[in-house]
Amino acid sequence: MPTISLPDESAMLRRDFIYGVATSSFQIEGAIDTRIPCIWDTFCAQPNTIADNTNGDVACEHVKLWQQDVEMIAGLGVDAYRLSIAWGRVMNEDGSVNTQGLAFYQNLTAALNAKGIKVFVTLYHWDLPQYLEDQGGWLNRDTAHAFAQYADAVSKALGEDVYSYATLNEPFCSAYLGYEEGIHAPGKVGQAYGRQAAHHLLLAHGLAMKVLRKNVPNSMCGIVLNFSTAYSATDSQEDIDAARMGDEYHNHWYIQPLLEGTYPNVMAQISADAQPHIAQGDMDIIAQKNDFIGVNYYTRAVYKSDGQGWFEQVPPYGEDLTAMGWEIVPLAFTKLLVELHERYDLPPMYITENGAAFDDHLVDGEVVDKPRIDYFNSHLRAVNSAIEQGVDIRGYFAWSLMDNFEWALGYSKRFGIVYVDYASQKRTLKHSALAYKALLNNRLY
Ligand code: GCO
Repeated sequence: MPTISLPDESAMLRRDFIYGVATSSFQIEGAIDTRIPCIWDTFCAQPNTIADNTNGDVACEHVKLWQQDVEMIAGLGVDAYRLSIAWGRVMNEDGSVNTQGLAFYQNLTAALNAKGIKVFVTLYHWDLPQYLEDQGGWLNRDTAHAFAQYADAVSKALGEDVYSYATLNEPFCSAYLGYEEGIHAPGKVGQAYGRQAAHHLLLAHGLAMKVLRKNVPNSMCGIVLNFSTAYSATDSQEDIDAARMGDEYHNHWYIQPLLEGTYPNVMAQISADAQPHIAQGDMDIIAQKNDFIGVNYYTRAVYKSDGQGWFEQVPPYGEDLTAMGWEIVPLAFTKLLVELHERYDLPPMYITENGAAFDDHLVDGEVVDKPRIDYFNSHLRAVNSAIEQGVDIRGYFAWSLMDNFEWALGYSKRFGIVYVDYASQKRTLKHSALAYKALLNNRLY
């Protein structure tokens, strides 16, 4: 079987480097009858939103099968598990706490800790309660305050049994895909929407950080951002400028406010009516100190000029593509991490997601997913090389623990290192899971 390996002297083979697997609530939980509806329930029910017309009603039935899932996670030999909390499972519409829902996460956290597994919680992985969307969702400033109340309830209940709290997962996706492009819930379209949603998400992060500091001073608190390394399609000045704008618009828009309290220069290039409304003091709230930043990386983005002073993205080309059609470019991962390190005064970083979808098949009880093993191998080495160049990276989480609901693509794309047969809910470790486990077991020192 192909293996995943790192150079013998790698800092990533030391025991203090944290390895984990990651999931998110809507993508695995099911059990929608024990929480209030969220924007993804609504979005899935609309025509032409999800490629295979599915939804999160059942997913991986994790709420029912969580104990066996904890056993499976422990069996992989990981140090940590990154999960997200469904806002609508722990808070009711009237602002009261759903104690049964909270108990689910308390039990899960306790079971993981009992096995020596660190719990990395993400408070918001895109499943906004629908009643909040009905009041404007992330276009409404009040949502940021509602998020801080929710963060308060969760951090009071789970406390420091949670090793790390991330406020948001990928605000780029919530804002841009959800409110600007409309291909994710809630399906709104417009630049002004996207920019305002992004600002309120970042504000929500800052407000929640203040709450977390108070409630869980010893947990590591921060945020998870996604990045696609920006490349220019050609050496022309127009395309180089386009790549810079694409980088600022899609990547730095989310990290620069956190670390420097300002939005990137590209903001001045968007029309006045699409500029977000920023209240006095907002940027200070957003720029709270973070204990860590989580980086999610999958692929790069290539940009060219649209001929009108703006950028457009060139579709991925070449043969080295995942089942998502995403280019496999491990060098771009190193480049991203090194450039962030050079550009910013960064807190410690965790790779909170990295992985790939491939066309997996369960044959005679086995899933021989060599391309995924190759992907992990090259990308772990890419992280190692960033560390060698001085980037402070403390851990790595494979996306994902198991196949799950891949948003607008439904169950048609499989990202898991564990195969899920949705009809029987049987989980089978793919060869990539075995290779990951072997890497973790072979750590030297
Ligand atoms: C993400 C998402 C995941 C996706 C993964 C693959 O944070 O982008 O966390 O939910 O499933 O990225 O597209």
